[in-house]
Amino acid sequence: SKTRIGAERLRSKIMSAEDAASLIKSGSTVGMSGFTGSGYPKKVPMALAARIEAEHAAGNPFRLRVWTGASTGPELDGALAKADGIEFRLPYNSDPIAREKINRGEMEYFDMHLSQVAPMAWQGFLGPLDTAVVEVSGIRPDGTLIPSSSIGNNKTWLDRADQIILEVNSWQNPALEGMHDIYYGTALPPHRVPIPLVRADDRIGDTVFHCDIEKIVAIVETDAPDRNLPFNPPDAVAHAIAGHLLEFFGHEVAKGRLPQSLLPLQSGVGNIANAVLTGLVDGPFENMTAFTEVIQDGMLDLLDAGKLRMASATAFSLSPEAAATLNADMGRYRDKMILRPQEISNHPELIRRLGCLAMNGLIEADIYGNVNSTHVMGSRIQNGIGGSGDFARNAYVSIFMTPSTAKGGKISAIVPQASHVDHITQDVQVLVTEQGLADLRGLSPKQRAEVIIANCAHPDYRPALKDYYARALKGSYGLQSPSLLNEALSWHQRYVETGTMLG
Ligand code: 0RQ
Repeated sequence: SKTRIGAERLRSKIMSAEDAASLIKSGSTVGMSGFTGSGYPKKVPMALAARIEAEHAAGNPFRLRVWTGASTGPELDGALAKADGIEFRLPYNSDPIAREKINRGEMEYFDMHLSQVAPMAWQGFLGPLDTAVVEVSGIRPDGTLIPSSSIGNNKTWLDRADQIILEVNSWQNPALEGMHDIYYGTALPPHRVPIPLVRADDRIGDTVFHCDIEKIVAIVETDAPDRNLPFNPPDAVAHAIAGHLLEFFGHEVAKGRLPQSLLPLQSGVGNIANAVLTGLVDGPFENMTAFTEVIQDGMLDLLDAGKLRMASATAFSLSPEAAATLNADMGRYRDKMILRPQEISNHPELIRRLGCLAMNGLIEADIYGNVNSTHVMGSRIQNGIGGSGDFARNAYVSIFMTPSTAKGGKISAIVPQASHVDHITQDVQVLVTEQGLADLRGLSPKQRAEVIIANCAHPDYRPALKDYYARALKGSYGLQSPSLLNEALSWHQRYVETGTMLG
């Protein structure tokens, strides 16, 4: 509806998604909004995909370089990948069609730390940005932009792009206005200064985006919903992992190493992360805060229960039911939530200062505590490192959690050597599976191996890990991190050849 476009002089830019898409050239770089399933443009990418398919059918090459905040939705990554329209993608993807293209070698993918995207764009390391396509929930009479349900890299795309296409989405709740905190104080070295945020609920910026309205070439109106995915109810494995973790937090409070309100929580996405948050609803910790990347269902439950005082993130990542609850009652939640640019939500300086408790998922960990978050069998990308590295390196306690097996028990999540490493052992302080928790703080590699095998490995794989480790202690070239080089990745090779790691 036109009421979302308060700036009279911009109304002449309203056009169809097809006309807007025609302003984007083949070979150009497009910076899109979107972070998990929220706040991504829905109409222009679909129109662009249709145009690309038509060009390809006519024998004309047409591919783009696509930058976003993180993952998006099927109308963006899915549609563009299906049309074979993406030549290069950064910084995160979880779309199954795009994943398949990447793993077939048909799309280049630069999987990067989410906090580094905006700074690297400013530093000129990523090349020029031709077009920004950004969803907003409104345009104010003064031409400033009311952000949508995610912030991601939108500030940077609006500042850096040569031309701007806006999608004004009237599906987004008008009460979002005022919830955002857009920090404009970043600068390049040698002019960079400390970021003045010392508590998770500090507000340090503006509630709106500023942009040069001369650069706005198109405005497309939509009322399409965000992609909200259902959560599976936590299963026994997720409950067991959550139980071990809550016990650990209780122990740390009893030892005086954590306050009763804990420290700002960071929680990854997925069912296990959500089960941990749900577990905290019934736990003894009060007055908690979250300084994290995404606000998922469990965070709303914690807010409802009065256990969580506030949550700071860059995006919503909710189930359809939770999104409906939030939308119906935005006024009540609004003051307890802050959405920030991902450069700020994931900033190493802030994570270190606040002392976040980082909780992330993994694909596999090795007996020394190196973690692979991204590559199956060392070569197939699953999603990407996302924000896990930003938080793991700088957290007060860096926790990784996973079921002890994958693919119905055919894969052990604890292996002799990780087939790819995203988080080095120094960035992994606690490892949790349904089997138990390994507290690795202050332990040497050999001490880590003992506790990881004993506490985290699945009983089906524990004897083989013990056997490998015992032989490595005898046959290794050095004994700091004992290893049998010709055997360390043999479990993966066996899986590739036979479909199971079990010998
Ligand atoms: O694949 O669905 O095809 O069966 O990986 O695994 O067990 O459902 O767990 O949803 O928590 O994802 C690490 C991928 C875990 C995620 C990862 C397969 C498994 C399944 C998903 P299928 P689960 P989760 C901030 C933090 C990096 C980004 C990050 C992730 C699929 O947590 O992407 O941390 N993390 N961001 O079968 C083969 C193994 C496997 C395996 C799991 N060892 N071998 N396949 N899978 N382990 C949030 C953001 O950045 C937005």
